[in-house]
Amino acid sequence: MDGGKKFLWQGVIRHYREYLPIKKDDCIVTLLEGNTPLIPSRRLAAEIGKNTEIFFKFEGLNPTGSFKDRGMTVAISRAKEEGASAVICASTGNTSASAAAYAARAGMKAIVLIPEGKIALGKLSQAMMHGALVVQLEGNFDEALEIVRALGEKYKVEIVNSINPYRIEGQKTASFEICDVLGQPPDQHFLPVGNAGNITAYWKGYKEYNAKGKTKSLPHMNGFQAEGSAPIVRGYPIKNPETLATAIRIGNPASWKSAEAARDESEGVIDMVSDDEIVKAYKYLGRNVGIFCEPASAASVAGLFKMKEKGARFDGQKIVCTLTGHGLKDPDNAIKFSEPTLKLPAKIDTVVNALQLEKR
Ligand code: AN7
Repeated sequence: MDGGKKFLWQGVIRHYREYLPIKKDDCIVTLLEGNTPLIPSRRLAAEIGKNTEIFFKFEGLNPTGSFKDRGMTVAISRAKEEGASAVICASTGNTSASAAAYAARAGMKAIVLIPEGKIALGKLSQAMMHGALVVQLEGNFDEALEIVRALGEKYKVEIVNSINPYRIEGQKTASFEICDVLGQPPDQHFLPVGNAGNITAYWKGYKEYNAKGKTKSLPHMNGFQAEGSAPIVRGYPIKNPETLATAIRIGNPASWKSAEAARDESEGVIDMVSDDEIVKAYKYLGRNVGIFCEPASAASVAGLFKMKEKGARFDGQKIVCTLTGHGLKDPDNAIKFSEPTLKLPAKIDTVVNALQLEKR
């Protein structure tokens, strides 16, 4: 790259310090998150338009396997500056995994409230492995967040959900990275929407770079909710949200208003995709692109397919789709939606027969 010169990535706070509210260097809690790859796909680009370019911002390659680490490093570092000893969050899984890891790193206690039976196995194992106090709540994410808000007000525990503004500050660094790599923002940005913190953060990041004069344009922000959990699209909170993409099984997003602002200011859309459309995109990414993301992440690509089918034209445009979490988070869905494996006796003839390979 630069003549063998060492390039040491030091995490999003140190890399984007002038844009972030962390003052004390010795309070930075980092697992060197960020600097995730922007992976091109010519194959998908050819399906979407003429001279279209498509890139996946693969956030599954963060330390705990999702984009949440970008916001968590800032929220936990800030909590450390303020002398906190415990943090709390409600989560559909990824926030709890990230909070647990960064709290462990900081020597803090983490308390996580998750909807019982509705989080992917990998995420549950992470929160447990990092030593968080895991509460499986008999309720959904929205109910868990309400309880967390009340506890944070009355007790000595820092909330690290995205209602904590430092989470949004950290997450906006994904936009910076995209602009730094592409030179300019893309024309279109696609991402899944759950609690709506990420679309808020991306838009903030794009606008800040623009205001600083680092970029000259702004992308259209296109967010996608799951059909059974689509309060912003429908215009009212969903009491019993459902979707197999449990990460975005959220009926009353905390950043509802700012997501609408991102949509309107950027002249983008917030729409919904069905579970079938999500699964189709999830499998497409695994089989045709070589990226294993979790189902919720595939909502971004499902949304792109949907817009294309409805007649949108993307010829000559640059498109970025954020893939928010790694596929290994949710092994149950991966296995459920794949071809069954072959089971064979350990006999060469049987294996040869079953595989039907061509002779050399
Ligand atoms: C993989 O972990 O809300 O719209 O509690 O895990 O910013 O909420 C996760 C959300 C998309 C939606 N993709 O982002 C949580 C949680 C993945 C996610 C979203 C989530 P937001």
